[in-house]
Amino acid sequence: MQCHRIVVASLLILLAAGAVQAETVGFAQVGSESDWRTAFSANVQAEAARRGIRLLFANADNNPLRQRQQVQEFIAAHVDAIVIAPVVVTGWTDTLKAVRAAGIPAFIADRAVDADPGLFVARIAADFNLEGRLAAAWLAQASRGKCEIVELLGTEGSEPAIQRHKGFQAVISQFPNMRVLRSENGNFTTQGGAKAMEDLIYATGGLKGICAVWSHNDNMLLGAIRVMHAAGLHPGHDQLMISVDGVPGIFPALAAGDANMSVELKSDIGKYIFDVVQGYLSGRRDYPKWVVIPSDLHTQADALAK
Ligand code: GYE
Repeated sequence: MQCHRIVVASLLILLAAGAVQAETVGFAQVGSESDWRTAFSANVQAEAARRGIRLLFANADNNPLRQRQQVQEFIAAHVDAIVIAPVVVTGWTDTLKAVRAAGIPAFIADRAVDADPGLFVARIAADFNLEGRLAAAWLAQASRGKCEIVELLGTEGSEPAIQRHKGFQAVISQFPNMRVLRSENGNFTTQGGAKAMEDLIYATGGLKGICAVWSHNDNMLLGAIRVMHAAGLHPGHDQLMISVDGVPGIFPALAAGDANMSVELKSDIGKYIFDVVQGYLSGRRDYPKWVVIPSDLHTQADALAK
């Protein structure tokens, strides 16, 4: 009996000590719209577990209002830090002010906000504008600067859709014979990409004269490829098919010649994010406002080598 009590008491002490040490972090995730996103979510959860972080994970299902409510719930739960991967850039000022008023540090991951940068510690993310420019530079070379393009847009008002579009335009505007003829929103989903491609095929009489399909992510491109095959078109041959993410599902398409190039966006970025969060919680203050995560580029050549 005595021994039992001692065991229980020491367990309680251990638990209490653990509870004091372990940080509780609230993570407000966009949703599950793409393979990249689900890989990123899995990585965040695994990385938190590896570091002994207590993670409260909320999935907003691409709903900006729900996401702001989830952040309010993190405030009510008195978490030690809040990480927001925002669905859209707008609408964050009041929520971030509430986080600050509660004395909780806020971090932005992946997508950006247009609120005052003084309201958060740092944003940890890749350069989406560069991804757009890399895609356009590849296409300028592959088409020798002469190309009519259709574009599959990511979620309206989201940072990657805004910046990939801008970066791409910045490069093709240097080439008088390159232009985006039409853009359709595919919301970063496979289904959305398929639907957008159906509309584009209809609007262009079967992609007549179109030399490339530029998609803001791989899932939309994969949806578009499926629809193009069903319509008897030859993606990857009659149209150059280019996108961003480098998810596992794009490599078979690259190897088969249905897709031509994908700019990789790393999904295992939990380590970059929690390095900053834990560093800040243990007193480090010298973080730049933007901690940049590098990107790579994948073509058919390295898909075949895989
Ligand atoms: O490219 C896309 C996802 O926010 C950069 O969101 C991210 C994008 C990613 O749905 O697949």
